[in-house]
Amino acid sequence: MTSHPLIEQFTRAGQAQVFIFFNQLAPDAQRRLLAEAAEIDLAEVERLNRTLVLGRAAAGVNLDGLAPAPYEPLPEKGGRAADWAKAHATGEAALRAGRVAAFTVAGGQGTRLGYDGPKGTFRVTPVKQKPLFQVFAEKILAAGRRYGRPLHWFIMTSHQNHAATEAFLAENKYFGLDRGRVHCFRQGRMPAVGFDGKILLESASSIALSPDGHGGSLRALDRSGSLDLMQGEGIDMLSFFQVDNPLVRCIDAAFLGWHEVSGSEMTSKMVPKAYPEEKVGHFCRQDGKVVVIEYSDLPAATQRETDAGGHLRYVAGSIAIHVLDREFVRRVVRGGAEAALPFHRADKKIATIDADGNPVKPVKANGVKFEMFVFDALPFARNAIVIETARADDFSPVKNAEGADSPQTCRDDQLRQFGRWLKASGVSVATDATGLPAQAIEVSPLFGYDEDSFAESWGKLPVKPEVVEGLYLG
Ligand code: UD2
Repeated sequence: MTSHPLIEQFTRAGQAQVFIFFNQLAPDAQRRLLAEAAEIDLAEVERLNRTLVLGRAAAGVNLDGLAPAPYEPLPEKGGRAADWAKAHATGEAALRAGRVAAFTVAGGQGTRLGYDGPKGTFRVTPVKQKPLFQVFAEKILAAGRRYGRPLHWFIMTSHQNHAATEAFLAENKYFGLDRGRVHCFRQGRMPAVGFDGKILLESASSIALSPDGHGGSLRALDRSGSLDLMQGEGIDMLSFFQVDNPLVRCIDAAFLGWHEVSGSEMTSKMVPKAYPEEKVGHFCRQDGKVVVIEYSDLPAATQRETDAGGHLRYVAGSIAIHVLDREFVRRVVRGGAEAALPFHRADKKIATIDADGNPVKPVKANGVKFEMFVFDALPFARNAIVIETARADDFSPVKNAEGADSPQTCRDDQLRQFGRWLKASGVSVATDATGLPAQAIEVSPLFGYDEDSFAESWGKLPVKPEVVEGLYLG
């Protein structure tokens, strides 16, 4: 076989199969394969094989000493109104000082939705059919206008959707944002391995690589220079949210304020679970730290446990909305073993090739993918806190083509929100018992992105429109 330092390294690591077809490849294909191989940290793969793949018994999630995490309830749920007001004012001051940036993780594949394309380009709003990216862009634009400081927006993409994401944003002129403040960067990739720990090939000239999970966002923020850019701009807080949730308050002054007032390095929003086995992470406490335990790792009996009053004990569901300190991210990324995010194992069907180089489409899981989760940074954060949010104002993701968390449920939740805002401003809106308006209406985030900003814009309208089918307030 041709000699090359990388090939030698892979051979020494017991991964020579990656280059088994190397000599038969054209020079271009050889270069591509070497470039992919160079992305792989062999020591990391060796460690993951040892801990997660070959030593499977050691891979179970540690549930020792687990208790529900405390959280700051909303004022209407018993929280202290004065503390919420202080948090709100503190967050507004940070926004006016230009210390905040928005951050969307948009590297996922959208497989469950059955949509081919970057998920952020998926159209979700009830009247204008705006894509997810437009909804976020307009919310970020609106916040910048409100606080007199345009915000930077960081978007993490994957190798697969990076070019399409950038092209889409450019074609749409960044939906009104200053293009110099929109920063797309790619997340890292991890190789998939067989159950024997051998790195799998996708074809003779390419490795089976896949995104390293939303937890890879911390490394990617550093590697892409985003942390340095933030530092240069005087930004020290990142408002983190997922690309699939158009209801999210991308910029929420009270949330940012709680983070600041508590001296927290990572702050998270919770919603009370809709039902005991809802498929969200659970905020827990363990060894004095906040941790998130995925629903799949928490025994069903624990998920259903109730206290003396009959209330769910593990009630705090994680909806993947966080505030992260810039320097905390840097510490986690560069801090070495003590603060490194763990990888999780996912057994998957991985398209690969056989010993003769013929494609294999497996019918059952044939290997392992490795992913990091951003919430695993929580235990490393100083003073991590969890605050409550109203589901109806922050969370309605589009994940599945049908049923729960689908385009239909998300559209309905947007309609309910617009209906509530109109009603709060004294407009009569016909709704069903769930608050779902009978007519399609839509409010642009530039008109109102919460009840207060909506009421302000509504109050200023010289002529109030009749609420009719297709009303669009832009
Ligand atoms: C996630 C959480 C779950 C709950 C739920 C709320 C995990 C493991 N679970 O579930 O607890 O909070 O969200 O909606 O996180 N992404 C990337 N790169 C990747 C993988 C994902 O950018 O390599 C993004 C993806 O584009 C999406 C988000 O992360 O915006 C969530 O990914 P998911 O749909 O796989 O997470 P899900 O629904 O299993």
